Amino acid sequence: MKITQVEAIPFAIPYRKPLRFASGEVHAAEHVVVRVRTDDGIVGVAEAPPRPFTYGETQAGIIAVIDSIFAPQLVGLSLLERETAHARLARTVGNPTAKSAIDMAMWDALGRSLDVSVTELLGGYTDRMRVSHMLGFDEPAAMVAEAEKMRDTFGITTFKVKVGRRPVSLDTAVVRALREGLGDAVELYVDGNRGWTAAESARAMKEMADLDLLFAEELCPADDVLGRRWLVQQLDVPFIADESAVTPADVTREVLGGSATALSIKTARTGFTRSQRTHHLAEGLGLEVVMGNQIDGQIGSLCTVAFGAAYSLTSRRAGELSNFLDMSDDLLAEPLRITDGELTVRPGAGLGAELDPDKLRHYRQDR
Ligand code: MUC
Ligand code: MG
Repeated sequence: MKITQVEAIPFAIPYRKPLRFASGEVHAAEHVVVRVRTDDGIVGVAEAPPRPFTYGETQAGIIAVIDSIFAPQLVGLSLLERETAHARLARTVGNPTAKSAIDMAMWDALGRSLDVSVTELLGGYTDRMRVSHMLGFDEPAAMVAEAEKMRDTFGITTFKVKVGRRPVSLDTAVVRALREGLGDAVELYVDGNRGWTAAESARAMKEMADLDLLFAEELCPADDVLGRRWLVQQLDVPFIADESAVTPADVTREVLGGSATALSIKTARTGFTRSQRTHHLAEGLGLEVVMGNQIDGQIGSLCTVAFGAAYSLTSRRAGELSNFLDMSDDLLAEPLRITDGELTVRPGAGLGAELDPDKLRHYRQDR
């Protein structure tokens, strides 16, 4: 079970339709496949999605930090020395998706070595999650049409609506159109990616008070400490910390400071090891949890469902597992399928993410 190699392979797959939100937009999945190889011939795999507008990482930076710092720190360690691996990676500041992809590829390799699925290794609570679909900025009619298509084609009935534009009525009109178009049977929540001020957020939430929202996420910056606390105290729905609460210490600070009352866990930025820590913390603090999406491809979505299905708290709410549907292609030999509004974990060892060698050859950018 000794690690012999950590590979970082850049690839690019265009989106059929770009995803737009308050902090940026994504036109292509320019991600990094991370593979961890062991001395007994096991290969674990995961994917790192660079999100410069959220964490400052780039595709080239992820490859550089893995090749020059992380790989040499890990080669020679056993897959079972996860805390040692974690401590070595933690010596380097930042780089959350690079660290997370390595961590998840190690868990995948461990599952394959033991012939156990990652979900079972982590907690084994269930084998599936309900799916929430994220709707990026567009005209109200187009966003309603996309939600209807997701409901009718995949059975999805939970939608996260991107907000944070100015004037706020641009977004409140969309949420109203969705509620009117889709009726009371669907769950709706909003994510501002820090686009509004606290006062704009409060106004928008008042305007949407009759729309039965499930949550509000990261409507204004956590750095506006007093404004955000003022906002969160007046809301009657849980306020999700997403990009403001990556580490367990961030979660503690945001929640005890009164600036968040729920948590988005994204395996793309906390892997499985750190996601376990934030999950346990959320359980102890009594927080609602949503499994979030870092605009992941199919490998990343498989990681999210593998973790989310492992625990009661993370599988209670619909998880954001459908962004890969907007990609023009992907790398898995057997594509993920959402049916009846649910995504299941792959049975068998590890994550069950077998890559299609022809597709990897076609989309990789390093040869
Ligand atoms: C989300 O939940 O915010 C958009 C930006 C980002 O960092 O993640 C996505 C989705
Ligand atoms: Mg978010």
